[in-house]
Amino acid sequence: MFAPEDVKKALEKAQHLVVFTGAGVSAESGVPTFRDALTGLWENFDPEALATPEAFAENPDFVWGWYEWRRKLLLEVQPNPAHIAIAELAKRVPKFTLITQNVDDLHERAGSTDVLHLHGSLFTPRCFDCGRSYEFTQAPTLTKEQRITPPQCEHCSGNIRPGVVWFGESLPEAEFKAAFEAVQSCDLLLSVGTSGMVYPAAQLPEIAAQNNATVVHINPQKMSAITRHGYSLQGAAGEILPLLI
Ligand code: BJW
Ligand code: ZN
Repeated sequence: MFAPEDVKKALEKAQHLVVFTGAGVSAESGVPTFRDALTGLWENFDPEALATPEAFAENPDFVWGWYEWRRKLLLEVQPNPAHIAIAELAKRVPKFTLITQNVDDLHERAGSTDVLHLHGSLFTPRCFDCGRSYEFTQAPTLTKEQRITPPQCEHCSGNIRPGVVWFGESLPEAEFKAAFEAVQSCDLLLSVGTSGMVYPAAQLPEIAAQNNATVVHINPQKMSAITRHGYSLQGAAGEILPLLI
């Protein structure tokens, strides 16, 4: 038997299922997780040191080059069986909420709708100075050296920055509010492919557990269960989620 009987039962009788995802859900598509070691020009850098407004202000070409490299990678990969299984799960429960920390668009490309992106998106750049949105007009063009000067805002000439949430920045208010409400009212939460290190997103499974929801972690690493209604299914999301369906 693959999943504990209690997990199967919780899925069968779930009235409001929340799926909360992190970088691990996209790993099997070939997207490195956030805390994987970096390669190329960035290999001696901790991603946490690059994902800050200070790093961008100090060295925009370096940071923008990293994000353009990631945007290019995303345009070359496809959703994997985990993304597809999550889109399928949505159709099988009375109420469903998908909350992701990911800045990719692989959930949407697998057919999920109304995805709550807590940490923004690689595809919604805006001006670092005035905040006006900017539209990409071309596919990422990478230089051999990998540093790329960001485009300039046509209103104020400020540097264009990625539309993601960096450390020290607030999460988008509407998305966070909707996510917070969902975890307070759900009866089952699947936490998929996240290290649970980054707050306030990491609180969400804890809040669901405090409100008596069953919380199931799906991760190749063993995750500690938060309450007695908590489970850790150890393995790759692309293998476990299709089995749950
Ligand atoms: C698989 C798999 C497979 C592999 N299948 N699984 C409270 C306490 C302490 C600190 C704070 C706190 N509150 C706020 C903070 C500060 C900070 C924070 O949390 N710091 C911690 C590091 C300690 N938080 C913030 O600054 C947040 N803002 C905020 O709180 O605003 C209020 C405020 C304002 C001013 C001052 C202070 C507070 C903002 C956080 C924004 C995070 N942004 C990033 C970068 C986005 C852009 C980008 O991508 O470059 O978001 S950080 C990064 O981490 C990214 C991710 O979304 C996020 C989470 O990472 P995730 O998804 O869990 O990935 P990994 O790599 O960590 O884990 C992958 C997992 O997958 C692993 O477990 C693998 O085992 C698993 N896996 N293969 C299933 N096949
Ligand atoms: Zn501007």
